[in-house]
Amino acid sequence: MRVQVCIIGGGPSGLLLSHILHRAGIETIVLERQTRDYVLSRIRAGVLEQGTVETLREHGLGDRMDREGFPHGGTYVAARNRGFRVGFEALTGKRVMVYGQTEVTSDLYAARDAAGGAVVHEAEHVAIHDAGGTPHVTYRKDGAEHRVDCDWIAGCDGFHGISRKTIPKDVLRTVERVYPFGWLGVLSRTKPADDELIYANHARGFALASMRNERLSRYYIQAPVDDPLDKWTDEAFWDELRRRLPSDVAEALETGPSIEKSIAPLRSFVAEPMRWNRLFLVGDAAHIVPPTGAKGLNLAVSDARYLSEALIAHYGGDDAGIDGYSDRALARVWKATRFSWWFTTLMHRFPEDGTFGARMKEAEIDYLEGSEAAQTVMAENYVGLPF
Ligand code: RFL
Ligand code: PHB
Repeated sequence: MRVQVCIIGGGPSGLLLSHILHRAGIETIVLERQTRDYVLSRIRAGVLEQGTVETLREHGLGDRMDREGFPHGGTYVAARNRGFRVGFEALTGKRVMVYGQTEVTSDLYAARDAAGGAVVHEAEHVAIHDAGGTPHVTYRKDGAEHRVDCDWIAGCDGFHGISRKTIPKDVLRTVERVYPFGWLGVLSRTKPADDELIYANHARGFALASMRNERLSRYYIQAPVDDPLDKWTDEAFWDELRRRLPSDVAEALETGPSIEKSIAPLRSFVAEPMRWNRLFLVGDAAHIVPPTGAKGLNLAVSDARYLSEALIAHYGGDDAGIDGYSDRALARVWKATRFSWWFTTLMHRFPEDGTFGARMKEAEIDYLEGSEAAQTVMAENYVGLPF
């Protein structure tokens, strides 16, 4: 078969790109390695920047989000057993939206289905050929070999995908930092700890109280990435979480059986450039941020937005967007990488911190509490920099 744009990966970036291009009359196919149920069962992001919310609305994807999502005008930051609020709305005029990545993905699948979009699941051995000349992609499905000829390939296949690895080593530059801990996450059918998120710095390690709705909570604690999951019984998790949250929050915490529990590593990673000939990298395929600050999904959306604009202009006869895609996307990526690194460093305990490092972080959080200028810097980044 032949399409204009072959999209590898059916996560949020691939589905959104396919959806926006389809609305502009550009033909795509999405090749996804997993089943749809598997993609929808991955519990990940929970916070959408205002620009992400607006992008979804602009493309007809906002109805359920606006009905079921929760706009938040601020967040709590806690340390040394007390917390304070950073009011995003008062400082920047913008809010964020609590609406899970699984819901965004589910809405995107519904939109692709309604439009008759081609999404192939369980596509195996996806391979990119001749990205510098006559691009095509091959894959196996149900034992048969398939070939897709295309003008462009969008690599939306996440950090472990094949797209980035197709770019020659002498072209691609990568920068990486692996953090010396992970996040142990728990989802539970319990009332959230507060109306807004709580990011807590504690001598025993970071904790985050988040949510999906009035009866669904999402919590994370900093933990060794190689801890066996069976060490973390529900009881052990709740005990540790309570120790790290301010005591008034901990005392009122509703606990219950976990319905999902996993440990994720934390890393910062950027690959440059995000275009090689007729191949583009989009979202996690090109960059990873640690989840403190909730930037990963939002960057996937901004990349998809930039690339869709570039491709729509290309088919209208203007190649400036195609040529500028990598620089434009990376300018935003680096700033979000910086913010995520800063917020991760401030809120977590590192093995090398020692007493001095710990006191510097507490002093910075104290300064954040008292300085509107410092809070404005944080708020401006948290709600998302402009496109
Ligand atoms: P995805 O979601 O990884 O999707 C890539 C898709 O490509 C498929 N794939 C392949 N398909 C075909 N052939 C191959 N060879 C393939 N290899 C892979 C995969 O099956 C998958 O379906 O990347 P995308 O679309 O770029 O989206 C990125 C986001 O998923 C990611 O940045 C966020 O989840 C990060 N993240 C958060 N981001 C936020 O903006 N806010 C948050 O609050 C937030 N919290 C989080 C997070 C990520 C977390 N983990 C576990 C990584 C919390 C956590 C715990
Ligand atoms: C989440 O709810 O999963 C979440 C919220 C905020 C973050 C990271 C994850 O910074």
